[in-house]
Amino acid sequence: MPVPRVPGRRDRLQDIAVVGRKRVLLAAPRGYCAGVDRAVVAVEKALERYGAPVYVRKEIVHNKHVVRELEQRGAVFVDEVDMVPSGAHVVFSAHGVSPAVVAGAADRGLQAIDATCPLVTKVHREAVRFARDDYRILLIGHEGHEEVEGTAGEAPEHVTLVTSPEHADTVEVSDPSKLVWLSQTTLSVDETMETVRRLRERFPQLQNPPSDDICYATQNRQVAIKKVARDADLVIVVGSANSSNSVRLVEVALEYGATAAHRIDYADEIRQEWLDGVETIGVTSGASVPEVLVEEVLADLAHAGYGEVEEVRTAEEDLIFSLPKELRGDSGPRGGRAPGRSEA
Ligand code: 0CM
Ligand code: SF4
Repeated sequence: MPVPRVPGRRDRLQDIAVVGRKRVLLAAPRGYCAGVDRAVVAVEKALERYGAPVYVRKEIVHNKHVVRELEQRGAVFVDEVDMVPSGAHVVFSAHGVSPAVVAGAADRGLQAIDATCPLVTKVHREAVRFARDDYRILLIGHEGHEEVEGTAGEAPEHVTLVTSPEHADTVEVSDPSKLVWLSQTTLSVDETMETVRRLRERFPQLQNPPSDDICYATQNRQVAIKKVARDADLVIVVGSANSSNSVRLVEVALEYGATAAHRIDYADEIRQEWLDGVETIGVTSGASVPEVLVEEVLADLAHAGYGEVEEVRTAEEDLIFSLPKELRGDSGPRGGRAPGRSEA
């Protein structure tokens, strides 16, 4: 008789026999990057220092669980700074903001704490510099994503958004002689290179950015899941639907040989039918995902007979960013959640 499925219960998934050995390949690196860690700690520190409520413009990072937890501790997430009472503290999310948002916050007399990831800020600076030198900037990224809005907002007159390889075939440029591409930090590396290849076919004078815009964390998580996907019948990516880097991990897993790949926010979204005939399950998580959510997935999979876990590591990460300057001071450079890591 089938076991009734009760979401959230560890015995929700049945241990069904398969022909071969049941196991999990756990991708590493996975989960929190330095920019997410810093942004989440920034909200926690602001709550400690100023008390609730602390306002946050947009989701601090694109993860449902992180946002819920911070809400319970007194963070109030708003869409725009005009929803924040004048004089209050407001944290800008890891994805960055345009100068217009900074100005809007200043106009309302808000106490802004900028948790923009330094690697996003780097792209902003590139946009400002190329715009100053009168370049047309082809910004590769997803329309409506907060990071793209922030970066484009640095030089709206100079930026043209390119949303896909197909778009690269049709995008119009008035002066192709002074052209540079920049990108969102959380894209698929392979797809972005294809977009650039197609752009360069049409615009041979297109210049590259001074350094990689797709960040180390996005790249490392894609490299790791590529290795896992080759051997996986199923890949489970923990991450939220609006998390660009998490959604890319599902696509990359499928491109690199996984028979199936699914994104989930929580372990109780794993469906019994996904496990039919599955020997090897790859598991990873996006850069905005706390490890506890992966641990829950592993516990549920162990209950379903996938208790053998092998880590597949393709890089070591030891980057750590200082807290936003508005929060530095009494407790060291960042509040010290992860000792033993070097600072950038
Ligand atoms: O950009 P993305 O949607 O992947 O955001 P995220 O919050 O899931 O990941 C971290 C970041 C940044 C910038
Ligand atoms: Fe920064 Fe990359 Fe993390 Fe985004 S995914 S917060 S750019 S380190």
